[in-house]
Amino acid sequence: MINLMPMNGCRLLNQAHHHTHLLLKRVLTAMRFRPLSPLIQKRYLFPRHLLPAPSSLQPELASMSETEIKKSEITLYTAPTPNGFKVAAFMEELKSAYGFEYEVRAIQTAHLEHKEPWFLAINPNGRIPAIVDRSRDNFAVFETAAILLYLQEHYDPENKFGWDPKENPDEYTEMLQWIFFAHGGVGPMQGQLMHFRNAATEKIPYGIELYMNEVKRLYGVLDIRLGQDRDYLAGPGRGMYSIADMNVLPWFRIREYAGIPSLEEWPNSWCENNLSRPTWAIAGNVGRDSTNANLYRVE
Ligand SMILES: N[C@@H](CCC(=O)N[C@@H](CS)C(=O)NCC(=O)O)C(=O)O
Repeated sequence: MINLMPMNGCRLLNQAHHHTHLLLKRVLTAMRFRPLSPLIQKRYLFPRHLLPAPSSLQPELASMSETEIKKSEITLYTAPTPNGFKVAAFMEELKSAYGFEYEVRAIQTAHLEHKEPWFLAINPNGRIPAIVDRSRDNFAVFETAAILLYLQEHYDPENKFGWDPKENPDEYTEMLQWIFFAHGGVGPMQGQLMHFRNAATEKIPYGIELYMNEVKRLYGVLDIRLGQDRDYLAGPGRGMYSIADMNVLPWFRIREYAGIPSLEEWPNSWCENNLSRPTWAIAGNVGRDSTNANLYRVE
């Protein structure tokens, strides 16, 4: 059994099997390996009985051979969920625009893989998605909006999907504004709505109605912004397809799970036009494996 008290990620991994120790040390020294949060150290978030046996760290090590580390720039740790889709959709846009490459490590959320110590060292919040950029000293980023901004800053040299804060400060702020709006509003509210509709053991009409009304209100705010004069949320004129759109579109993509099959209340065709981009169909399959084959599948 691994003891989490009171250790940081490096010490924790030093207790893995001896023969994996040297490889681990090389990988982790190169990684920006931050100490686990005090809450995790105190095991409030990570009860001892959920800790994996040292041997379960080995599949991750096996997937990180030195050859792969040099070959691949970014690893996306993800699963087929709305937050996972949005990062994959942007990576696919970068791939078609610039030949950007990334590798995917599917996280088995059903087996709580995202709560294991090696993943918490990448994202202390224990949620997907997260990325590690090996070409930038193994810089790790979590929170989808932060990941989109990071990728746009470092991997979109021609600013095809966003704006430079120095060159176009107003467009940049506009983009941030719609990203924050969705990250703090549509995502969490629709997440709660789907939970109360589909997962809660007790059906609570008050909760369902509360979140349904709020999600519909937020969809309406986007529709006010788009009106009939815009195709995209940010940018001059009709706007430009940017990470502001990608940040919120996955929630529309899975709206049937939230009990909103039709968008006729919101007449702008922004949603259907942009979700028909081939990148969304590809993103919808990123991070799928046998444990989550049908999760949030949209035909
Ligand atoms: N604010 C976070 C939310 C991440 C999030 O909630 N991810 C979900 C999947 S969409 C997750 O990991 N759920 C598993 C869990 O909470 O245990 C972000 O934007 O990255």
